[in-house]
Amino acid sequence: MKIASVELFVIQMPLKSPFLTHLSAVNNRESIIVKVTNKDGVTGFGEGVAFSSPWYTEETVSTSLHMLTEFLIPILQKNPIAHPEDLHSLFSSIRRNHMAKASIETAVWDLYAKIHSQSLSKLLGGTRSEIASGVVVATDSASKALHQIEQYLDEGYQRIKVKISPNQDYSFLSEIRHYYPEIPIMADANSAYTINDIARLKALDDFNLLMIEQPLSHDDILEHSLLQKEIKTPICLDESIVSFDDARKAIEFGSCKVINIKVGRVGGLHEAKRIHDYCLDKDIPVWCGGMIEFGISRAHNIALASLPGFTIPGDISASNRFWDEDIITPEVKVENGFIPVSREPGIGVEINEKRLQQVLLTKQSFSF
Ligand code: OSB
Ligand code: MG
Repeated sequence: MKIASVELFVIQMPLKSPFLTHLSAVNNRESIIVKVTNKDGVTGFGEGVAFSSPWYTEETVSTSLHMLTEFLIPILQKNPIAHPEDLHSLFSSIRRNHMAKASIETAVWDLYAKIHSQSLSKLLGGTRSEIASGVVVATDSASKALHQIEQYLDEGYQRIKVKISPNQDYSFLSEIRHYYPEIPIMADANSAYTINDIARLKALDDFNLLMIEQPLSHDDILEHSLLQKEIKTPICLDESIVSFDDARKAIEFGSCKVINIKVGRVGGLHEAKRIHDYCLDKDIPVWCGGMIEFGISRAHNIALASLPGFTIPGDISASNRFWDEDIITPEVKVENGFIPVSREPGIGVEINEKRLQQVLLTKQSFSF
């Protein structure tokens, strides 16, 4: 797989409406689109999912660019690879920086799949022809949340996730449950609580939530295991799981009953698949998380979520959940609550060049 060039496109697009968590408000999404081209002119695309500031993980768009230009692209320049999995050991000399690594690793997977005229889904071992779609409501009042839930249920989404924090939990969820007693609903706390909040979190057992995502610290595994013993609602870990070993330890300790897999957070598709395979073996359901991403990352997520262990609808929504117009064609659409899995080579979508140019901030090219 002789790579001839890597191009980095930094883009920025406003969200249709602000995405609010107790940690941050996202109004504008800045991202890095990575394009790799081989010597025959075949291209592969990846997307860096770090945010402009380090509120979700320690990475940012700027740190990702630094890692890509100073370390990761030079490694690729010096070391010919035969398979995308080769990047795992090559990049292991660089600590962490998982989103930067994943941005280029995913592009190489797309390229490899296209060279072999195979869909990325098939290459990864996907078994589904469509995936169930869920959506996130991230707003600051019950009335706005109810309004959005109504709209998303109309659009067919199969599972609703709401953001909670100590300022917005019991009465917020009771209001939602009052209007929607039966719908599949879950809550994501993005680490808003501590182990001293056990009583408060136990009270949320009243709402028959599918799960509670990341209630405690972003880097904790131990205290989640203590909390899970005290509450009925299954705990799902997001921020705490940045590697296969984290997933293995969390499952061994009983820190969670579900895992949210995000390709960027764990450093690429190879690590994501390892976590999936382990969870499948241990009967731990997984679902694919979201990062308010553009269509390239969405397409990678759809391929990943076609694997057999992804039994719960994830945060993979339509392009129009966040964007007036996405940077891919065709855009991701949800029909009757499902998104079809592409059978075309690679991720199965093309770049919408016109839209890319409209939202482009900077471009850098590296020839090998
Ligand atoms: O915690 O899952 C999260 C978005 C940005 C950062 C963290 C999270 C999220 C989401 C998913 O909740 C949003 C989406 O649908 O892309
Ligand atoms: Mg989360």
